[in-house]
Amino acid sequence: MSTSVMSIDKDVQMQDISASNGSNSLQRSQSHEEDNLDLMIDNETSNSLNSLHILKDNENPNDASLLQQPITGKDLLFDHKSPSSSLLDRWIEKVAKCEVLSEEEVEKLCDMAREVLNKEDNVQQVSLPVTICGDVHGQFHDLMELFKIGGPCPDNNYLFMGDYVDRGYYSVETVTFLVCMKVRYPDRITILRGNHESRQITQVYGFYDECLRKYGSANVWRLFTDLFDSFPITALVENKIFCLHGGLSPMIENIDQIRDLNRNQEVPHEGPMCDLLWSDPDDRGGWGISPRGAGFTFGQDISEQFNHTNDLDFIARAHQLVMEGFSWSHTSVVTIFSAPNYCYRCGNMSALMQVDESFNKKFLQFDAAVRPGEPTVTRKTPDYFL
Ligand SMILES: [Mn+2]
Repeated sequence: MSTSVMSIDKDVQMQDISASNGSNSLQRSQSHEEDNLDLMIDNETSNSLNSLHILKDNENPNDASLLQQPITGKDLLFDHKSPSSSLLDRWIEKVAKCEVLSEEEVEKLCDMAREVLNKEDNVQQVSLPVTICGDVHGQFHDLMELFKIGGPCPDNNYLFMGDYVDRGYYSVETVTFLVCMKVRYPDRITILRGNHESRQITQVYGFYDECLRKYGSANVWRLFTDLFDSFPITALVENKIFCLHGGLSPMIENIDQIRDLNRNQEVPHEGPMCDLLWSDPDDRGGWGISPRGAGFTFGQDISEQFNHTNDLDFIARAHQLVMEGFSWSHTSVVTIFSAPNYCYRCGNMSALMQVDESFNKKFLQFDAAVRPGEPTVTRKTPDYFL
């Protein structure tokens, strides 16, 4: 499976080999199982059962009413009401049904979103509690499932670590929905930039073609890829959990150096901003050449030094397929991947990491949602049913 993914992509300069790297990660997490036992406390089967209960008890994931929460005291306290709220609510309701907005609506949405996102920092401060998510990759129905498993936004705070588009068939709906939510509930949802939120990568991996197919022109692709330049590149949860799409950079020793970067540009081919969106943790120590052709690999010595220098508990990142949906590497780097059955064929679980006010971590794992009109592919029965 990974070989076929690689062969599709091998002529691209900056290869996206998350699928093939994912199998490495799987081997890595297995071989390091003992080292990681302490950190795996939160990964109990009961979490999977919990998430399945939530799944059974709730309504249809496409039910827009789920996403339109009644106005509560909490809303009035934390969410700024604006004249555009009802417009956004209508858009959210529409997109939640997996329908696209018109080109004019997307243009207006992107203008509103740019205003919100440009106020955010390169290192966006996030408070607990928060639910941290990895790659979504255009798997819109799984994103709706994610909000059912993790609880609806804005009642729950979310932090997404990039890669909303490409690969899946619903990149337009996925990114439109998340951007609508960001504008509607700016303090409740954080959306970081992934390496796929880029003009160059989206022309190869599906988002550009999908926009052409759904809108008949590249205008919507241009609107969104321009907006991606405004997305924050990292987040810092309570000054203790450093979140980003890819990984560390040899040019960044402390987090303050990230604050000085000019992020408002296409993802560069090299340099610190590129590395933060492209790098991967590795078993080998030190810095290594990345097989992706962009970013670096970094060893446990590097992540431990970075966490020590910046007084961090751990790093949360996405970017690599991991079969259980999350995987610890080094002593304190966790990979979270939220696209179940990635590319509709990888057979992996998706995971979310909920962190409560006391820094307790809980991983919720879930399987792919059914896509209306698609044949259901039989999969091996997961162990927890036995
Ligand atoms: Mn990625």
